[in-house]
Parts: sequence; structure tokens; C-alpha cells
Amino acid sequence: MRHAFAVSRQFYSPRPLAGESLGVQASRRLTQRQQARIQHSQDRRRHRANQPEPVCGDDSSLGPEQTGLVITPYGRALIVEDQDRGLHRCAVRQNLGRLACGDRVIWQASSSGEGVVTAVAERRSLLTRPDYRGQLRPVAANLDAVVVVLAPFPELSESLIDGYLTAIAAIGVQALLVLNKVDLLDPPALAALTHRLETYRRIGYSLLLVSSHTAHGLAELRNWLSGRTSVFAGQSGVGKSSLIKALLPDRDIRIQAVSAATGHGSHTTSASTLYHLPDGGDLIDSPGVRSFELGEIRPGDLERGFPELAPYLGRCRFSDCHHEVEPDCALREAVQRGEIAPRRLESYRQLRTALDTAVKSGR
Ligand SMILES: Nc1nc2c(ncn2[C@@H]2O[C@H](COP(=O)(O)OP(=O)(O)OP(=O)(O)O)[C@@H](O)[C@H]2O)c(=O)[nH]1
Ligand SMILES: [Mg+2]
Ligand SMILES: [Zn+2]
Repeated sequence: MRHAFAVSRQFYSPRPLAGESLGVQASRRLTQRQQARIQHSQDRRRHRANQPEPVCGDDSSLGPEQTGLVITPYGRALIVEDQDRGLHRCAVRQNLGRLACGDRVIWQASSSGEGVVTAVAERRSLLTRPDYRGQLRPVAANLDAVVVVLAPFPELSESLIDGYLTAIAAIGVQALLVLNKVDLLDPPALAALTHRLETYRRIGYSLLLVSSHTAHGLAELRNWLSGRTSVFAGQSGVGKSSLIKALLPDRDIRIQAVSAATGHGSHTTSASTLYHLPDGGDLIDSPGVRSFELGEIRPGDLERGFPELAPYLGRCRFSDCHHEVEPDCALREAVQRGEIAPRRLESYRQLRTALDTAVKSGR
């Protein structure tokens, strides 16, 4: 099968996201009996979709059940890719809630040539973004990695990198650091920047040096991306779009195919869209995902973003130590011994303070 789609994977009806519009959700809130009925019907659908010879669904006007991959949302509908990479515009059964690019689904073709998505597989990860009303919306499902793109210009900042890494750890996916535009650096400047980023290598992150202009390092990047579903993040101007263009020579052709599938001849690339990389792996191009907002990090997630602090946490003399001026602070002692980078402790303190403030103000 083309997209790794474990047949044993559970299909389910996703719970509404925290903070989703109450007005909309209220009309969709299901009684226990309704939920049980949906679960039962989804189990049956899953079972049927896993049969070698699919049989017709409940609705005889619908075709056989098939597995599919959500390529992009399109209004209230979705563009779904079938096993042969054909694209279909599909409506979504209401009880499934909001689906995202990267979701794996069961769908059936309808007589009008469109389709209906009837079930969705459990997600292994989900990236969300607050919408203009501050409510979380799913942006990309089943991600394996977020690529943090850095560049000498606009200048990189460790505290920003640490914020990204913490948000990525909170989603529970891998992070890759990519320093783009290395063509702009002479050898001493490149050495100085890589030295600054060495801290991240030491704590276990991979760092690739690339240039979308000269193609330097792109083979290594392709290799890292193959076999994973990734999204690019990073400050404006670091070269995310340039890298995506360099990695996806067929992007424009794909956009045309998606446009044709919408039935309206145009697809704005402002929506998150999933592309297959020629050498394997998928890339979700999500123009909105530039920076993660702190709102997506919960207090318990912070430690995951700072794995190298783990051995020292809870070992300070005071349990409420702020790791600033207190005596017997295990973290500051580790910094003095050269076991923790001073900048990382600084970022940790900044994020901790920002999170505490957010929690106090009820965010
Ligand atoms: N010298 C050099 N310039 C680059 C490279 N990659 C991108 N640029 C330039 O950097 C600028 C910004 O690139 P984009 O790809 O638009 O950056 P982006 O990260 O997509 O920016 P936003 O869409 O605003 O988030 C453009 O002028 C690119 O030509 C590179 O490898 N080397
Ligand atoms: Mg861009
Ligand atoms: Zn301390």
C-alpha cells in the first residue's frame, strides 16, 4: 500500500478540541447511545475496509469503502487521495468533527462523482493553531517531524529556537534544525554560527547546513525527510518557501491537480497541503505555521523541551527554586560545571516565567 496505513489502526470519531466553538459543538454533542452507535458503525466500516474485497456501505448509492489520505481542506469539504494517488473532493460526516491535512480516512465515492468521508483513523500526532478567535484548529495530523529553518539573515535567536523546540516536544514529534543560506557565509562566519548551534547537537538534535540557492546539503535533507511526514517552521524570510520549492519540483503540477479536484479550478495554497517528496516522505506545506505560540505549550511540556535539564530538576535546595539567585541551585551549579549551556537555562527560565504568567492570567 502506498501510504503506510496500518490495517489494524483504530478508526474513531475525534473528540472536539479544547476551546472549539461551543455553539457549533453543542449541536453536535452526542448522547452516549449515539456515540456507541457511531463507534459500532465505524467498527463495522473499518472491518469492511480491511477486507480484501470491499463491500458496499450502508448507503447503496455509495461505492465501496476505501482508505484515503487528506491532502487539504477545501471549504467544508476535503480533498482526499486514494490508494492510486487519485484526488477526490469529499464531504465529511458531521460527527467526525474537523479533519486536517494528513488525516487517514475511510471514504466512499458517491454517485455525483464526489465522495463522503465516513471514518477517521486515530492520529499519532496533531498540530493545532489558534484561529482568529483564539480557538484551536487542527492544521496537520500524523506528523513525524517539524523542521526548524534558521538562517544567518534574519538573524537567529536561541530563545526563539528553544521556544520552537519546546512546542515541538509538546506535540510529541521529532525536531530537525536546518541552517539555510550557508552560501552567504564565509568559512569563519560559518564556523562561528555552527559553533553557536553546537549546543543543540550536543543535546541530541540533528543540524543540517543547506542552501536552497546552491542546493548545498539538499541531498542530506531529502534523506532525512524520506520516510517521515514533516512540516517546515521558522521566522519569516529564512527560506522555507525556497526550500520547499527546491524539494518539490512537481509542486505546481500537484497544485493544478488539487485545483482540478476541487471542481472550481482554483486552490489557494494558503491552506495546509500535503505533498509527496520524490525520494519518499511527505511534506505538509502550511504557510500559517511560522511560529508556535506559547499558548500551545502547557506547563508540564516545558521539561520535555529541555531534556538535558532532566537530571537536575527537583535537586535544588528549594522546591520552588527559580534558578536565579537561590543557594544550592542544582541547575546553576550544572551550568558552572559546563554541563548545561548558560543560554539554555536562560531560555528555560524565560519560558517558565511566561508560562506561569499565562497560567495565572487564566490562558
Ligand atoms: N542567499 C540565499 N538566499 C536565500 C536562500 N533561500 C532563500 N533565500 C532568499 O531569502 C528570501 C526569503 O525566502 P523565502 O523562501 O520567501 O522565506 P520564507 O521562510 O518562506 O518566508 P515567509 O514566507 O515570509 O515565512 C528570498 O529573497 C529568498 O530568495 C539561500 O539558500 N541563500
Ligand atoms: Mg514562505
Ligand atoms: Zn534551582
